[in-house]
Amino acid sequence: FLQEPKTVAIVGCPFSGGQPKPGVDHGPIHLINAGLAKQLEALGWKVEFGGHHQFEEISAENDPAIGKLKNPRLVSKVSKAVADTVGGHVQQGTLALTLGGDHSLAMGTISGTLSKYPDAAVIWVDAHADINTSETTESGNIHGMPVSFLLGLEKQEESSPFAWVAPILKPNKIVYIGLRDVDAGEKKILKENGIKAFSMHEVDKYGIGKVVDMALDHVNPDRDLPIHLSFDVDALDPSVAPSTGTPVRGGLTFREGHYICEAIYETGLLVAVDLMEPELIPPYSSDTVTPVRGLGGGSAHNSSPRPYLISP
Ligand code: 5AB
Ligand code: MN
Ligand code: MN
Ligand code: MN
Repeated sequence: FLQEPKTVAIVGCPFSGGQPKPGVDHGPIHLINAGLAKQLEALGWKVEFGGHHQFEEISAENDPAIGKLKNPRLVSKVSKAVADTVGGHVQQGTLALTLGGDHSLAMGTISGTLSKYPDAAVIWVDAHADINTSETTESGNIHGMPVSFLLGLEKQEESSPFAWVAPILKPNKIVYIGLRDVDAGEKKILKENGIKAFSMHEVDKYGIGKVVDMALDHVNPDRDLPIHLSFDVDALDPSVAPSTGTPVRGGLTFREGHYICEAIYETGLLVAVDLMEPELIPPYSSDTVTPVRGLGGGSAHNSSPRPYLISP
């Protein structure tokens, strides 16, 4: 599904409106400053990156909660803009790599992918299921809800800011890997909709190789559908990825996280990737950690990217 020469478009989304903590809105900036674009070039990719998106501000006073949903207008506007951007890249046969930002953005990224490929398979790697509805959510944070919007689990009134989200993701076209912190209401939704999930329990039981094969067999049995990978860094164990807003013990190892990405890329079907919810890299002094080759420090690349506007 990707055009030659293989090209990746980085969609930097320093956005945190889907949850209350500051930090994730710096994730993409840190990743770029750590040399991500150069590393992708070193892997043989042509890289398109014109700067991080700057999103229209909607002040809190102008965005009161709707029911339990916090910052609904802001989150909606931002994810709509991201949907258009990602959709454009996927349309062109360019791998869309979205750097979050909080996971509410996936409402946009996946809508973008589905606008070109309505039957795309979604692989959601996360400690959390992010499938709360406005009824089941306890936090009101929309980063815990994007999957329910994409599935259309709730009818959106015409007046809802989320009326633009086409509810076209089918429950058998999404699969989870890494779950270990799922709310009671979410468990019920997963069960009622027959949604497949490989929790950390299954990763322990079968090993990551088998889990990825089984996940692909479920959403993409003939290995012929495009794949959207939505990777929340909190799927990784906090010893690997401590700097994220909602860390949960008992997560994926460094290798398991990498293996998932490698194995999915090897299918040749990948069209879009989200890398969501990273904050600082890493929060401890860099000389206490052995850097992976190519990671970190001293990159000359684009230290002050010029922001540009995407106007919704
Ligand atoms: B993340 C929780 N289920 O709804 C909620 O980090 C956590 O994008 C959501 O996976 C975590 O607030 C959302 C308790
Ligand atoms: Mn998430
Ligand atoms: Mn998560
Ligand atoms: Mn999180």
